[in-house]
Amino acid sequence: MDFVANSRSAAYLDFDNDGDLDVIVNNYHDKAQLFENQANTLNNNWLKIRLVGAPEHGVNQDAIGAQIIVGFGDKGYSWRQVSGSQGYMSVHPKEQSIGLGKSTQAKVVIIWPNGKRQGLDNLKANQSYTVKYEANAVQ
Ligand SMILES: [Ca+2]
Repeated sequence: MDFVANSRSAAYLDFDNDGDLDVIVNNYHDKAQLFENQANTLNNNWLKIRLVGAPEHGVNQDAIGAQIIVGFGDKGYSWRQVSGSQGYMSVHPKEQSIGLGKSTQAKVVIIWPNGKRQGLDNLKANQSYTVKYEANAVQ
């Protein structure tokens, strides 16, 4: 990347909704710049997961603090934690993007901030999922 600037923050998000994370950089007294990730040409698979908490069960609405563990066959697993912000002056989307490589489905375990767990099996790749806290999630 040939990029020289006086920048203050960066955020990653899937700006063009093709499954890979792009980056927006905020420059000091200048326009923000978008860097489009071209990884979609690799034809790898992905999942997006947005969690919705239940304050009445001790889980904040944005599920900040929740952990998401995604297993994809014998290829391994990925881990994400939902955060309110990261770094200096940056806020990333609460939706979590997870690369799956060539796997076409995944198994997901969510550990909610109150410690309870919720599992989802056989999620199809290249989809966005919204997962709401289930009152019967297990300890
Ligand atoms: Ca993208």
